[in-house]
Amino acid sequence: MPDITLIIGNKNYSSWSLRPWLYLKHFNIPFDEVRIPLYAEGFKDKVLQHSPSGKVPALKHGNINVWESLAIMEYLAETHPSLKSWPDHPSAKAFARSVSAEMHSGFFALREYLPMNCRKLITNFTPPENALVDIKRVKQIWTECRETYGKQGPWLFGDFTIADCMYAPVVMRFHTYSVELSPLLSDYMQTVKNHTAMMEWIAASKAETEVISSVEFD
Ligand SMILES: N[C@@H](CCC(=O)N[C@@H](CS)C(=O)NCC(=O)O)C(=O)O
Repeated sequence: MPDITLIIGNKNYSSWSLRPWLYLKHFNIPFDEVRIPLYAEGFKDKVLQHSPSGKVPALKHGNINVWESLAIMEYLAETHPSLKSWPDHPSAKAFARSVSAEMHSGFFALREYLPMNCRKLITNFTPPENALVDIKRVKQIWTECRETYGKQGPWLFGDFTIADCMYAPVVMRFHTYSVELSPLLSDYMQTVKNHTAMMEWIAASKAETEVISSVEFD
């Protein structure tokens, strides 16, 4: 039995849960998964048993508890030092950490108006102005990553890193709401969506039956 357990929300909706889940899957770290559907009966009480913030994701490793998606991945990176979780070069690493933290702490309009909804495809969506500002900034970040640091491979920094996990739910949002992208960024989106772990997550999200009507606003 693996000694790591990841507590997540619904795969269709829980963007924060996707991040460490993808990290664990990509690096083939064995783990047990506990899924607690968001806002369903008893959600808070169940989550509070694992996560003092009352939010998912949370990770249990023996008697250690970690919550907050980025903290979980940093913890896993430290406890699995042979894995290449960040780029090697100091300037690429600094950039990767900065754009990951920027995602973790911002993009409120993008998160509010383009909620992750993996099983949905909306082709006629016009984002409000503040969401367009966020979308423009994500495009700028991805373009700079791919053009400056990503030449050696298909991921933001060439090899797969925590930064790709941080932006994977944004890929799903851009997909669902049919955000227009340059060929460079469309290729990056395909790389993420074609990852076997992402395909597994998307298939599982399609099999879920819970509906959170407050974010189904098409
Ligand atoms: N900053 C947190 C965000 C966690 C978060 O907001 N999770 C959502 C689900 S995606 C949640 O648990 N919401 C329940 C609530 O707010 O009551 C992280 O990075 O893990």
